Amino acid sequence: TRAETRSPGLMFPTGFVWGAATSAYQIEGAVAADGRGTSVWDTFVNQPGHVVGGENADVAIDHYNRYREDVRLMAGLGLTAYRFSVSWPRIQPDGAGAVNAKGLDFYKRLVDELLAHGVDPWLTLYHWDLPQALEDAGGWPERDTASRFADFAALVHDELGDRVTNWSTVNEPWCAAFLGYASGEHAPGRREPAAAIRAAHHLNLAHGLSTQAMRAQRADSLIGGCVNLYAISPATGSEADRDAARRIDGLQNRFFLDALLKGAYPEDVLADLRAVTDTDFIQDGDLALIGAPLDTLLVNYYSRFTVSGAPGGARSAAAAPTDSGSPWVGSERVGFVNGGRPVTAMGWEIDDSGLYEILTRLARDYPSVPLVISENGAAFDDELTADGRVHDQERLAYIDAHLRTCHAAIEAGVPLRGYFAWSLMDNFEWAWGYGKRFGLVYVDYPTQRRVLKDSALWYAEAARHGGLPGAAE
Ligand code: PNW
Repeated sequence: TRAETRSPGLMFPTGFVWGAATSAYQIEGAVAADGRGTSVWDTFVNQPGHVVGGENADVAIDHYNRYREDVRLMAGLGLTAYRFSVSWPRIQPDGAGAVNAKGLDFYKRLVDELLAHGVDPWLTLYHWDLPQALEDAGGWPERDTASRFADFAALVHDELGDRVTNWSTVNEPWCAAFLGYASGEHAPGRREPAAAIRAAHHLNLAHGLSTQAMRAQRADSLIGGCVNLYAISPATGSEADRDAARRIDGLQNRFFLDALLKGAYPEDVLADLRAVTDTDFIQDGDLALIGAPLDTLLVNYYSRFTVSGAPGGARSAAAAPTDSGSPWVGSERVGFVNGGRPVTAMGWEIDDSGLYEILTRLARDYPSVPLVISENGAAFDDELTADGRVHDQERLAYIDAHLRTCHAAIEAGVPLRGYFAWSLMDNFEWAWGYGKRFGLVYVDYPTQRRVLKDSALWYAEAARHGGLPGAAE
């Protein structure tokens, strides 16, 4: 494995984005600082039974106070971009009306610090921390929430549009709708399948309305939507299993992709959903707005689901840690089976071929939009060893394999512009708390000390060279 015995390596196109991602609630802490309001996640984590070990994110990894150190760390790793989200209740404590200047100011300082270090800020407007006041008014099942979001987006874009070019609207609307309002494993923890469908549409509408508002403000911003996609396989070739695959692919992938990129909901998915509720809340003109052209599609990819028409089996690729319902509204009887692949600490099967499938499918079925991988990564049981290092060989191998797949997809003609590892640092993994570590950087929670894992050192090398080392001969 000496350098000179390696083949020349796998070079990515010039300008390829080498990034890492986080989200506000998972890293910031400082939940009571500088006039921040309450989000649904603050409420949710402080009710029993919602988070493993009763953990909360009041302190998280204290990024609100340590952002300068964290930006230095990104620059040291040679990242060309950093994807983060802004906390709505920090900026608009009640989700509407007056701005909390101190909250907004934090993001101005963060963005200025990133720019000063040559790291391009990629700003996500919504990563699940809905102001509690808006949930009290009904939350995402209410159409008005989408309008409140568009106002919020316009406000942030007006203030930061001069220094942030890359914007994305809603992170993973599937999770926000179906984990938040159907299975209840995410905030606000409701188990109301019909309301979850309304939430999904209103999250899409929020994307459309906010995109329209931001486009009217300035023409030079690059605006994207963000979806979490899974490769889906039927367990067998039986008709029942193939129908199960159609249903899960429909609700997880096509419902959002077709809306954002074709301005239409897939008919078969609407038919599945109409078994649960009528869809009168989808108004004329909504889909034209939702399907307005995008500059980038942000794709989060983690795993593959293997599904069967026979009910049963854990939701293996994303089993909930707490007592919850099914997020598969209208298709609750689909079974999730073990595909026989190695798994991460989340129990998620590792399958980079699924990423290839997704990327080539996007390029084929939705050819007009450039792509970035906005999240990809894995939790493993990391250990800080006596040498002061974290030898996370499995994570390194996971990211290496998925990046090689990205390279192959680019070679096959897929317009893939960048890659963001999830996550830059270990952080609050939602209902799983701090037990699941996704970071390239290890966080020693008692001291908040940041330690570069082996995967971070390796990723820095890749970012620096703009490519991956060749396989050892
Ligand atoms: C994504 N599922 O969440 C999020 O965007 C991140 O905030 C999160 O930390 C990361 O992936 C790792 O979990 C997901 O159950 C959470 O299918 C749950 C699911 C998918 C994505």
